[in-house]
Amino acid sequence: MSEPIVYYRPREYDTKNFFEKFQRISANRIYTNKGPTELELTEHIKNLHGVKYCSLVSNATIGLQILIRALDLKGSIITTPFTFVATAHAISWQGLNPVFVDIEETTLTINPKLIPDSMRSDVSGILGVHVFGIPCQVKQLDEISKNYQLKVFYDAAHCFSTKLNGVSVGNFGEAEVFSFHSTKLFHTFEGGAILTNNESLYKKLEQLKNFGFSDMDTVSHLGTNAKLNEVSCAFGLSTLPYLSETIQRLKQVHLNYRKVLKNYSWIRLISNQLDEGSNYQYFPVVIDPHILGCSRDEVWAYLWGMGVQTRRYFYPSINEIPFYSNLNTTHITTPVAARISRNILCLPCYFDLTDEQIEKIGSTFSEINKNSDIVKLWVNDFLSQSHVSSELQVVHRALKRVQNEK
Ligand code: T4K
Repeated sequence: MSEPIVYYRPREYDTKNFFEKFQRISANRIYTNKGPTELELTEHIKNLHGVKYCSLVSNATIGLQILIRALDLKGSIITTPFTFVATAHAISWQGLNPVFVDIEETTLTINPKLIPDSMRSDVSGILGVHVFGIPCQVKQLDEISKNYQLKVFYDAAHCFSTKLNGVSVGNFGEAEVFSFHSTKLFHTFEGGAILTNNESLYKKLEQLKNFGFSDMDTVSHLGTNAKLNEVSCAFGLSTLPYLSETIQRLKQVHLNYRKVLKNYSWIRLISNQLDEGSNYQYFPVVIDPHILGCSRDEVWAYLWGMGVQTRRYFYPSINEIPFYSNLNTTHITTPVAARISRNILCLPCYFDLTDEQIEKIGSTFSEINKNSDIVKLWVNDFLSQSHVSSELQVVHRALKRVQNEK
């Protein structure tokens, strides 16, 4: 069998530029704590997003945590259950309760209309997530936050270089947190940034990420260490010149997918992904198991078996993860998030993905469309095997678990 199409592979860059920057760091011997490379990257990110302040951090999860602290939030925070678990963990790690409010069918982001009914007296903030780079209903969330005197802020992990109606993500709410993990469009191996237009908030964030120091030996806050090192910053800087070329290629990947997947009534493409301003980083599709005659998990396993690695982002819905469902802080139901997370698949989407690979993915979907029974037969046979290749073990375990639960 030919090489599998992996779910993701970061773009390879010419390392010359990076090594030059690394040599400069090595000569300076300033490796962290607001060195010149961090300052240079900060300037570029501010300019790119048209925002006044940028605080670089070691990852988005800790960025969310220090932002929650800097905003002085208490009690509960309203958020979405349809996101990566880091969003909810950041809230809980700060000792606050996430209150999960259902999502909109079209944008997959938190549904502002449902927030008033979920309001509790101890809610101090709203954490929206621009999932897959699709911006939340920022205007409505802003109005709600004013009505209830809440602070609204965003998990913008997927949004590097994304715009909504001409305004860059990074400018909404109190602040927005970006991820620079190696699986993101722009990355610094691990890393992230908090973008804001609020000077005093920015100053506090800078202190919180550096042990709470406000001066050389003055500790003004309970802080942590969330700094981004110079080498990571140098890598990020060295890749910025390639950004627009990468986005152009990802746009083409989206257009190709749209062509090969357009005829299937059981596949819903998330249309907002093609709005101007998208960074085209993810390609999620929602499967209708009733029309197709087999489940998302069966399609997921079959695709892996045929050498097409996809991801069930984001599954399960966070309020169905035992740690969160056992907290039982809320009885709000989230049927849209539950259904979407059971039926969504993210397809491979990256710079190196070739047109031929997209054709192959398209023809595998075409086989599924012609005869969904082959999927069921394949899955039955797969589950009856006691030994499977290492690549398929994670899929095998997941399906076995579901089978045992039935
Ligand atoms: N909020 C949201 C909405 C998020 O999606 C995330 C992170 C966060 C907050 C938190 O951001 P950070 O604290 O991480 O800055 C990955 C990432 O670890 C995670 O950053 C990301 N979201 C999440 C959606 O995906 P995994 O465990 O699914 O990734 P993994 O290791 O299985 O890799 C996926 C694919 O990428 C595979 O095909 C292998 C490939 N890969 C991965 C890495 C790490 C590479 O080719 N090279 C690499 O270096 O979580």
